[in-house]
Amino acid sequence: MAFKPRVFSGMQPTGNLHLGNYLGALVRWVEMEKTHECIYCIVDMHAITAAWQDPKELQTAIRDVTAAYIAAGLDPRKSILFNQSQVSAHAELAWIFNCTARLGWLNRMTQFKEKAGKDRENASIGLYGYPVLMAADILVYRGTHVPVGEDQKQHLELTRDIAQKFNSDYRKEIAEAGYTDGEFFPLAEPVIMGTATRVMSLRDGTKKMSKSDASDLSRINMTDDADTIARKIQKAKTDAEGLPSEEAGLASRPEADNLVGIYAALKDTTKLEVLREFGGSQFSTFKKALADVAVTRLTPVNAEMRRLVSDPAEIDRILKDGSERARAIAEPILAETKRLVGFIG
Ligand code: AQP
Repeated sequence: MAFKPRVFSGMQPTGNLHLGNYLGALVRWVEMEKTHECIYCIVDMHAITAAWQDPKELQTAIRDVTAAYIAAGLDPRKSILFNQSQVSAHAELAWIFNCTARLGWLNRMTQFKEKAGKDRENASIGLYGYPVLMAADILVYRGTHVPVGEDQKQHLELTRDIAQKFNSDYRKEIAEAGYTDGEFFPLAEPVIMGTATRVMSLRDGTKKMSKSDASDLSRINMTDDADTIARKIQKAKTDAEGLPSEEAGLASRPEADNLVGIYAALKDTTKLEVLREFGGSQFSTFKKALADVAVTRLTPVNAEMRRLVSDPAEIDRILKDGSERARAIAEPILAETKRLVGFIG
């Protein structure tokens, strides 16, 4: 069937959102809202997979992430904003997909290997099954486009494998239900665009900027004030050389490449343009300019986030409204899926 274009994406409410989440995902989401029907989720069920979360802190984090979505520019009257746990269809479809996905597919997931680390035996089953729930998150809305950072590419491939196998396992039932081209679930496409699809740590240009990095100096949080942003950029690791004039000069210089990429993304320009302006400069000069750009771009978002979180009842109302609209789409798709599988009811 020709699927209606529908965007789905989400973020985990685990600690502060950072510049990687902002540039790699949120900025794209806001752009896609202008042209597409969009569903943006706060994936609270994913948030409890890696480690035990303090319930009070989890509630705060869910509201903070909602505020970040809106402060970054999303309009809750246009897009559907909600927290995952309010729509039980995600978990129900994930169970069916647990029986579709193969162990071998999940064993290849690099994020599980990274997050479970050496203590694999002690990782939760939820962490292992995370990509299956992610597939259900997307497909329970028949999502067709998924704007994410590069780190999520492998999970999106798994989502496509699950959709394909489900379509194939139930091809007879799907045909009998009137889907003449055999497609019940779409093969969702990752949307990975822009200069900041992988923002790296400020302390180590080979590691991605991440909420769970032990060093706060490794990332710029969306809640950092102007002084903190400037201090973190000033302390960012660099090498001894100045900035090159050509992009090729950034090869094998991960820290320099990262800072130039961040500047380009914040200014909506290209790395080449940045190097045209700063080629030959010392990092001390460039870092000052970068701090100014980062502060100019993030300070209004930060102020709006603080304003929004001061009214938690309004955030809860937005999430409730979003979850009702999300359920209205998800429940008929789940009911149809159950009928295809052979469940009575
Ligand atoms: N460094 C990054 N560069 C570009 N995009 C990024 N994203 C995350 N880090 C970067 C994108 O942000 C979206 C939401 O991510 P998430 O909250 O679901 O979790 P994550 O990918 O696990 O983010 P973190 O910061 O790395 O958290 P931890 O440390 O808990 O693992 C996704 O679209 C992601 O691609």
